[in-house]
Amino acid sequence: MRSEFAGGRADKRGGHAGPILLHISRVSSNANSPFLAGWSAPGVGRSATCERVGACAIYLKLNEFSVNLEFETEAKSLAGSDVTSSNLVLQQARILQDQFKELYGQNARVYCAPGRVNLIGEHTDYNDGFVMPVAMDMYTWVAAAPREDTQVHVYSRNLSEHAEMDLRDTNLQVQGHWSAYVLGVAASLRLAGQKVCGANLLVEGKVPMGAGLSSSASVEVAAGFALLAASGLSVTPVELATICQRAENEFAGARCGIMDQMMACCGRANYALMLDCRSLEFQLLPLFPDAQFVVCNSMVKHDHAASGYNARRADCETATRILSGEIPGVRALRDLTLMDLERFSQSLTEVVYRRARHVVSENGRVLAARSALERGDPELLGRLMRESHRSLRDDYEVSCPEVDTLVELACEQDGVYGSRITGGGFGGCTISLVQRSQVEEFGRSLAQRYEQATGKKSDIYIFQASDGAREALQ
Ligand code: GAF
Repeated sequence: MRSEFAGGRADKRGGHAGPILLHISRVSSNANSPFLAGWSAPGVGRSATCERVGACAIYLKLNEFSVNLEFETEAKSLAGSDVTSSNLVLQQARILQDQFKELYGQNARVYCAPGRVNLIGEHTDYNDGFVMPVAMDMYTWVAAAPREDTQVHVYSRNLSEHAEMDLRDTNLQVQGHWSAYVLGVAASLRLAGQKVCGANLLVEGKVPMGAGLSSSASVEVAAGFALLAASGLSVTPVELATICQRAENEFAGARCGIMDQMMACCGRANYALMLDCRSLEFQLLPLFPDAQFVVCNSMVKHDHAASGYNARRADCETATRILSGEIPGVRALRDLTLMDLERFSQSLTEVVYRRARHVVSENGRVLAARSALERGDPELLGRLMRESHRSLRDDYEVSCPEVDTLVELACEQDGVYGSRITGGGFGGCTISLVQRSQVEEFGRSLAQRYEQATGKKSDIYIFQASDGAREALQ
């Protein structure tokens, strides 16, 4: 299934609730997180309520209204209504607009793109495989207005820093600098033949950085969307995703796959997206009515470029190169079965064999996970998630002791179907599938036990699946 940005507005009213954040031992700074509905109806009919729970936790609950029955179940379980979240949405966008005016003296339009959490299918995207992410209702915001010249100026609200480039510069050097995720996208748009013009940009990211929730892709996609719109241009979501991936590969220096950018462009509220990373075709899968995905941040920072991410990718390329010489028709690890791997295991080093085994087995798990969602079988998905974690820990070696602890503790809790590391790894977050009735107790108890075990405080995100990139104020 493909959709277009042009004419691709959401066809439902309402949308999704914001993340319910449980920050143990401190008050959430994200309580005012921005929330938007579909492209055509930002913020319609949702409401929020805040309540204190115990001595040290604060929850933000957002109600959901939708004409689609599937979503009503969620609305009931998240009921609460005293502050309209549409107000929060508009507030967030207007604040950025005001700040933009102060900074640049111009009126801006405001765009946003979500972070993502991957349910299953890790390190498969750059092997032409399958992934199953969900867009989270945490966003990067970009306010933008055109300039008369060929300059792109950007100010980061997170870092209080400015950066700029000239679009005629064919030798942009920004690797290692935060601006790579914005200016690199401008350069990548030009390389793709998009005649973007000069623009002023103001960026504010609300997706936690270095947590494996794809803050980079959300910046890239929001910036790409803003740059295109400021130039009166539009492309399909798949084109924008590809352009942003190229920016990350060539200008930021991280050899990421396509999953995160595709998710930031094509996410849909209340659905997971099963993506074939070879064809870039995707299927939307409804989430479980009685079970909820919960993200737990180990607070161990990861860094793709500095970590073993590129090294893992190189191992996969080695396996592909060797096995494509043995088995006709093999273009990527996606084309192999576990039996193929066994047969030619002697051609690979032990480490490269394990890397390939993770990728091949993980692809199988994503296909099985699709059936689990289609059949409404959380038990099966939970089992697959636990297997996925073991494979990422032992074969792919991208976990770390803190994340393993989070997964183990999660699996011991009542009402938990499964848990695994999510994202690029080397720290970051876990995702757990939990019975809806147990979610709050799960978050409270897991954070406490994790702190006892590691001395680290974990942030718990009880999020809603959101729509992809869009204009916030229309
Ligand atoms: C990171 C990358 F950016 C993705 O492309 C993907 O490879 C993921 O790690 C691992 O599944 O988020």
